[in-house]
Amino acid sequence: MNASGRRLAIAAIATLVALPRTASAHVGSPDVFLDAQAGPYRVLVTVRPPRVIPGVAGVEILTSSTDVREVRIVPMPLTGPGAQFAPAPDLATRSRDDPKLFTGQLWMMTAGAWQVRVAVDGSRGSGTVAVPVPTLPQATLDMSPTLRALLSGLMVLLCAGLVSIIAALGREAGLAAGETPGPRARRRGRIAGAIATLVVVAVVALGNWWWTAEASSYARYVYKPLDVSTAVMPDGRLTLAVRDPGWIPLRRTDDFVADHGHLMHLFIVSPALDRFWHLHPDETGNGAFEQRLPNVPRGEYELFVDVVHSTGISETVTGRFAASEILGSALTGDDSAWSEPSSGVTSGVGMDAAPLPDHGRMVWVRDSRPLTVGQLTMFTFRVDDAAGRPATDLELYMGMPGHAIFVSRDRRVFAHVHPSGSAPMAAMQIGERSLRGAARAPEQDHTHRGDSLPAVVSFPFGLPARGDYRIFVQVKRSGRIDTGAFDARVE
Ligand SMILES: [Cu+2]
Repeated sequence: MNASGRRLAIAAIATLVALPRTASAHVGSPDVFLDAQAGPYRVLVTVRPPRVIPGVAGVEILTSSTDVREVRIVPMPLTGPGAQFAPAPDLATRSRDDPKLFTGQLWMMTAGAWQVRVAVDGSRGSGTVAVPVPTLPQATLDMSPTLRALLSGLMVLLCAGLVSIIAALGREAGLAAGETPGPRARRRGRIAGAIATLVVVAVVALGNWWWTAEASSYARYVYKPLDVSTAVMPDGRLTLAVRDPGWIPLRRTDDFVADHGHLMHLFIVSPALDRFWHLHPDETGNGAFEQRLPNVPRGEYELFVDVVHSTGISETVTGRFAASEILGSALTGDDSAWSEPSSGVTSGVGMDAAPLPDHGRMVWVRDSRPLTVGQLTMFTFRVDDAAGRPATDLELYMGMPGHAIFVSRDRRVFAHVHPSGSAPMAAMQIGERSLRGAARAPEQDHTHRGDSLPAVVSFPFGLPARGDYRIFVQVKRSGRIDTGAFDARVE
């Protein structure tokens, strides 16, 4: 560090380009997982939105009790008049192997903020829960080479058949039975064949033009995440400018709503995932945000920015910045930081314990079953105090017993999950408001209020792909934010 570096901050600047990743509510993790109460029944819901819209979403509902008679599911817009008038719901099918598991499939017709209403009926009455599901077209599906070859062959056969039929008509339609076509008839046939060929070629060319136009208008419809550009100011401020690269449904950068108390949640990680910050920038203008950075060592960093639009659509914006050493300000409020302890992070069944600053530890409570791709799993963690007993000083951290951040080693997957699931709180609240409007259901309380919180927090989530992940689990204890880090592998 040079002399001027001793000042409050010598931050050099770095610009940043948003990384070309498919993003949605999370990055690389479009499935929605929810742990909720549908009236008297606890349900674990998984919704797998289609990659292509219109498309079919897979829905799985795992109930906790055997007295559930039936489960009905229906897709509806999250907001607007459509959120009040549910079409006839579909009956979910009870699994033959597990009577507590119900599955179904739903057509999602347009891109945007949707919800899946899950209505549970059983011997203890009925209950409904709204699962916010953003449907963002992620890709254009490719036709398989075999199907392409088969269809091309059939098209050539069909065209050739049509031409030869018309040529034969021109040649032989005017002849008496048994008469052999003479030179004039053959000439008529050739003319008819030539005209038919021209018409067929024109029809195929028009079809191709129409198909290409449809495909390019769909390509514009494919979701494009927001961009963010960043700069580190000499006084240690990080500025973020969120920009809309253009996407078909009207999207704004001035309609963000607070999600657990903050308009923006900013996660900064080092590429090795040995440093982690969870910060909350302030809005300074349309799409403009600013964060006073804490102490940040020289290096390259990646950032994940969580925002929720007033429509209920949440987005995670990705970016990066580079900085020389920043001697920033102390962390305040809900902001928190973590860096890997010198002993490293040890993970593996039976040895998942992360040290905490008060000499307590956070333990990943898991069985020996391996993690599987996309499978809803309860990630459960227990906080022990310095004496090794379950901690009794847990408090709500931003309204929730805990926050878990799942990041893949290659940073292509990022998800911010709560004990209630992977849907953002702000979207859940919009869903519940629409539910109350329809069924006058009582407001649900996600913030487990009370004097003492249990020492155990669970997060329903499914890791979306094979690979190595780091899980950051954050809880608040006696006014301090504790972070435990764990490594996980999906084979
Ligand atoms: Cu959170």
